[in-house]
Amino acid sequence: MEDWLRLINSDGGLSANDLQSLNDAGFVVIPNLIAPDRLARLSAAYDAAFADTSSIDVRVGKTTTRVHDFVNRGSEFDELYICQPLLKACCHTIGESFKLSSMFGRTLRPNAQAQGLHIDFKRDEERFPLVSFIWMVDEFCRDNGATQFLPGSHTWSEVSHELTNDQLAEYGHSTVTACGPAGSVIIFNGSVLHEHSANTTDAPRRSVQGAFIPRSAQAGTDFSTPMGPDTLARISPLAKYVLAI
Ligand SMILES: O=C(O)CCC(=O)C(=O)O
Repeated sequence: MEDWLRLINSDGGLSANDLQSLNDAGFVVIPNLIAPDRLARLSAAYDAAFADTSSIDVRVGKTTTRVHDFVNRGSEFDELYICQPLLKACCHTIGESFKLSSMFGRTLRPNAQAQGLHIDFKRDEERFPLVSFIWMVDEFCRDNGATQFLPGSHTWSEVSHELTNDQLAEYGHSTVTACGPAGSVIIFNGSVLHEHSANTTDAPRRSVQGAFIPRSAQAGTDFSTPMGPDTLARISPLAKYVLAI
């Protein structure tokens, strides 16, 4: 197991500046990691997963629609949870053996309001090192709901679970919007305050999201149970390590 960590750590994947941003701001955007032909296939597979209305794994929220278990939705998504920048960020931020906790498709619906700043922990949950990620299936820009962050908030000794706009103004903080072309990934610390902004366009904003946690922590999804035989047959030993199966 430690061999995987050594291997991941020995490869590049994130520059010193990227790692610094992850430390200081709590997030980093790595642009254009998915080549256009691969992105076209991924986009089609994403739409197919969302069109499958027989799925019991669809959750319709106030502003977004999620389809769970993207590890088992096709080979197009296999690379998303083992790409080197993401794994490097896990080594750096988690600093011990880690595993994927969840990976799902999430569409921000057209004309949806902003979400509200929050962290990726439940209100009374004890926090631990958590690396979240958002793959941009569409371009993320200011008017279609790009994710916003409150830089550095993961380092506050008292991190609020949520922060209202009034509190934001009162404390004199301002958010930074994480824009990027389709095929980019946002990697962030689960303790940094973030939200999706308002989607003021008539088009959905598609993404694949998930999180990595220490290997000893309770995963959102136990991948050994719902693992499809096709997935198991095609994924790499590295993927199996990351899924803890
Ligand atoms: O979809 C987004 O832009 C951010 C959503 C998110 O990270 C969350 O709800 O925790």
